Amino acid sequence: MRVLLVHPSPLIFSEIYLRLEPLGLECVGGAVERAGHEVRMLDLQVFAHRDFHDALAAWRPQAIGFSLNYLANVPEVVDLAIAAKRQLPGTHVFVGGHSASFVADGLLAHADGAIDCVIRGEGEAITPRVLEAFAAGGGLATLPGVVTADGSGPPPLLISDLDEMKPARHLARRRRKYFIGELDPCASIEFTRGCPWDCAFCSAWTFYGRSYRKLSPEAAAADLESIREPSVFIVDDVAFIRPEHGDAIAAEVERRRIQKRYYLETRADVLTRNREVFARWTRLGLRYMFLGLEAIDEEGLKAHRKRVHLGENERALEVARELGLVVAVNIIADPDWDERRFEIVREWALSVPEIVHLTVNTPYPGTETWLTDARRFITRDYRLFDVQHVVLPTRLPLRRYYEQVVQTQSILARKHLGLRALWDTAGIALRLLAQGQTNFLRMLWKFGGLYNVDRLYGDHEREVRYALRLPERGEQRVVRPSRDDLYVHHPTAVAAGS
Ligand code: B12
Ligand code: SF4
Repeated sequence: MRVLLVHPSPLIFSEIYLRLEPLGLECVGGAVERAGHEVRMLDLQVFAHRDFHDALAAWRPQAIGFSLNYLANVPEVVDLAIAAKRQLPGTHVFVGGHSASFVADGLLAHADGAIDCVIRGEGEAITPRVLEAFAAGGGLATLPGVVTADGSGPPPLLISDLDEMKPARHLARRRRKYFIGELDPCASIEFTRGCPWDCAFCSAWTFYGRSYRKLSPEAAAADLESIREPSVFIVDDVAFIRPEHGDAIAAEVERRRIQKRYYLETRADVLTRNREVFARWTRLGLRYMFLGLEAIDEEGLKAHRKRVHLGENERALEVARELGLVVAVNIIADPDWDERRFEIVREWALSVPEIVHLTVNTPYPGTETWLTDARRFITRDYRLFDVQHVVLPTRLPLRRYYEQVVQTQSILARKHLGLRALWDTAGIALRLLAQGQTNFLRMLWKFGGLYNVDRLYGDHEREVRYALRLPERGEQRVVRPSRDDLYVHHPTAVAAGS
């Protein structure tokens, strides 16, 4: 079969700081290729909608698969599915990915027949079987994790051996467009899947049923060695939870003499506990680290059920500074904040050398806050669920809240993207320019045009054609939300294999 895999357009966030290859779609693409199909991938982060329609006309794919990790991309994907079915009525359309897994029924309803099925959970093992069912003309609704308008199959199964799931990176054309900050160009890699913690605002753990699986050190290093880019984003939810695993990969990297620069994300307590493994990776080229601090007070940390204390966060920042890493941290802005609270956060952010990001508290489907807070939404417009817009009632009038968000983000951005920063990074910018890499330089100037009160506030006025469905009333009555209501991969189905 001719299979076209499509990643939707970027959201505000990735228009400024970074743009990364669609690793999940590449993993699915690899599995589909191994099953003998002809695969092409179109990443609308770096291609235009026009290219999508051109590809349909010229290549006439028999199946089109959309990746939907981000809720804010739902309207775009639904519209593209409808347009694709109009242009090629015989083609099969399927959707998968993180967010799609939590809102499968809503997607099918919005698309009104234009999406044949949604694939919940990991896509590698099941997608070839879905393509077989398309070819056979039936049997979709009996497959694990597959949801159709006529019913759903059994719960999705986790794949048993991650080593076999090699991403088909060759499917990503225009690879030089992927970057994160000055790591330009930058590829992505995965060493582990899943997260054993259970933060209230996060759906990483509910997607994978709190499982945590690792690639073998040999497979991880072999994948790394196959990457041509000089920089690599390690996309694991929490890097190096198991220090012996991080060490074993490091040993392989040393043995193979792989030289790259790395960016990773981890938790404060993991960094302080496993300092040595991070130090070893720093010697191997680790430069940047993202730490999700989430709050600067004990009360906030408790509310997010982050299971770390303030002292631990502070110690982690000290460790990262000692290792010479550039650290970006995230703070979640609560809708309850007033001007004084934003002021405190700004003062704190300016007092530390780290890059500080502010995101707005957003209860996503699949999180515990979704069950407790969704009834309070002021909007159900998917496009606003991007952690930059506000979806819950604010204590301040909405516009004033946005003024505070933008003012805070601008001050934080000036700290790192302004003239002073440009002066500090002039050498890097010139080196990249000489190599024809302009992503980093463009990033330095884009901020003001994208983050502004009129745009963010004005986005609430747009016509809403597709509205997020709220949890069933029954779910709402749950006082202590049951995890069973949230999981995509259920813990009992974990390791059942493919
Ligand atoms: C790397 C990453 C990013 C990268 C983007 C990479 C990219 N181009 O896709 C960056 C850093 C840019 C990013 C940004 C953001 N991210 Co992010 N990100 C992740 C992260 C940590 C890993 C994603 C990944 O590559 N995983 C590895 C691959 C192999 O897995 P995968 O993509 O899930 O793919 C598998 C399945 O989902 C499925 N699948 C995927 N696509 C398809 C398609 C088909 C057809 C099928 C059948 C199956 C399928 O099969 C794949 C293989 O098993 C996830 C957390 C997570 N664990 O998934 C969060 C996550 C996806 N991000 C999230 C969020 C909130 C954001 C941001 C909005 C905010 C923020 N501050 O992080 C921004 C905005 C993104 C944007 N588009 O602009 C949320 C999603 C929430 C939601 N429901 O919308 C997640 C789940 C983190 C979380 N728990 O909060 N992110
Ligand atoms: S926020 Fe991080 S530590 Fe918490 S559940 Fe999500 S991925 Fe795990």
